[in-house]
Amino acid sequence: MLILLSTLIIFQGCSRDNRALVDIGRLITPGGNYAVGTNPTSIVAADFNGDGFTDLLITNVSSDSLSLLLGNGDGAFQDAIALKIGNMPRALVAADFNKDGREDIALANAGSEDITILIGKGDGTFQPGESYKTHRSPLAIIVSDFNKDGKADLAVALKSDAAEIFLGSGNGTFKRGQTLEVEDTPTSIAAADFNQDGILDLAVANNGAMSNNVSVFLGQGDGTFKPSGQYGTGMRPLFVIAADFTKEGHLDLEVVNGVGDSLSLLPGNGDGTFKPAINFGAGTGPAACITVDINGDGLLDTVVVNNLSSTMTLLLGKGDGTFYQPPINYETETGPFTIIQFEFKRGGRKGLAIANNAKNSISIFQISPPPAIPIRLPTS
Ligand SMILES: [Ca+2]
Ligand SMILES: [Ca+2]
Ligand SMILES: [Ca+2]
Ligand SMILES: [Ca+2]
Repeated sequence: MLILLSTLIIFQGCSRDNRALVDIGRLITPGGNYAVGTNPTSIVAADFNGDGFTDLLITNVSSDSLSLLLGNGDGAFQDAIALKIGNMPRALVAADFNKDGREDIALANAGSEDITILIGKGDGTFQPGESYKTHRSPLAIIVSDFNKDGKADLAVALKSDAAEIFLGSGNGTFKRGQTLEVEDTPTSIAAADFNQDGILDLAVANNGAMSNNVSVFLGQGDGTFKPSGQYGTGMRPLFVIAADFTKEGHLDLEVVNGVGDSLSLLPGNGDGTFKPAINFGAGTGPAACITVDINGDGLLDTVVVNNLSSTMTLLLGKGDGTFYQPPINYETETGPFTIIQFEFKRGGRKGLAIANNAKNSISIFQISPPPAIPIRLPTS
């Protein structure tokens, strides 16, 4: 249910017809809830059974299982299939690690302190691949090609103060790479080219009480990274994403702070350094976010899930890193913990998937096609 369903907002900005009315709440519409295992923490979207429709795979940290939601391509999904895999699986990513054209999985197990590779058979099932011990419990994992050899690599954030790199061999196996020292309890990693040298860099959100910052590392091109600095955020940063929010041509960081109900914007300087954080209010207990242009004005918007208020907040971006007020809130099921964006089928309509950690469910929302005239809020 949309909290602001009945709110009518007048077009502003470049609208030729400023008398036109639009229901701004309908930029995002609810698309159903699906029961999964116990305490879902992470979602990845890919076509696991090869039918052209995007599927969702979810880690259930408390039931040692994954849930597979096969997509129908139109925003609806079939009931979850339970896969009994993992030991406190906390996070996962999908990519074609062995280059056979089928999606594979890297699963971060907080209980057994390892990464498990699952080789996709292309029909929605997987066969176990190699496992790689991590030095502590993995809390987050990302996939990218750090050494530019065309083979997918992994970066893993570990409790209590490290990140580890695993370099892909292209056949489904990995070589252990560098261990990076970060600060207290890293819970999220973003990879992007902050210094514009064509090599991916890393930003790590340090969630522990001792830190309140992000650690930035600059990629060297061979899969190694050099520490570049720590940048202060709000309290207990949980989640970090990178994009050019300020439209100055440099990548910035946006950070979700788990305590104090705020977001931090760290404007990038384009050389791998960042300006001091600018903090904004968010919902109650924000846990994760994505950025996407929701209202069709070419400017990035941010969608945040709020774990304590069981809401999702849409912040319409002004293009300078700040947002129109007031934010637009949508109800979710209990305890939303993470959010992803995806296409229901390749080139198709976009959607959002939210893992509700306390309700043991996934909520789907549909993003409306971009309006012909950008929708903006009337206030500055
Ligand atoms: Ca599919
Ligand atoms: Ca594969
Ligand atoms: Ca690589
Ligand atoms: Ca770089």
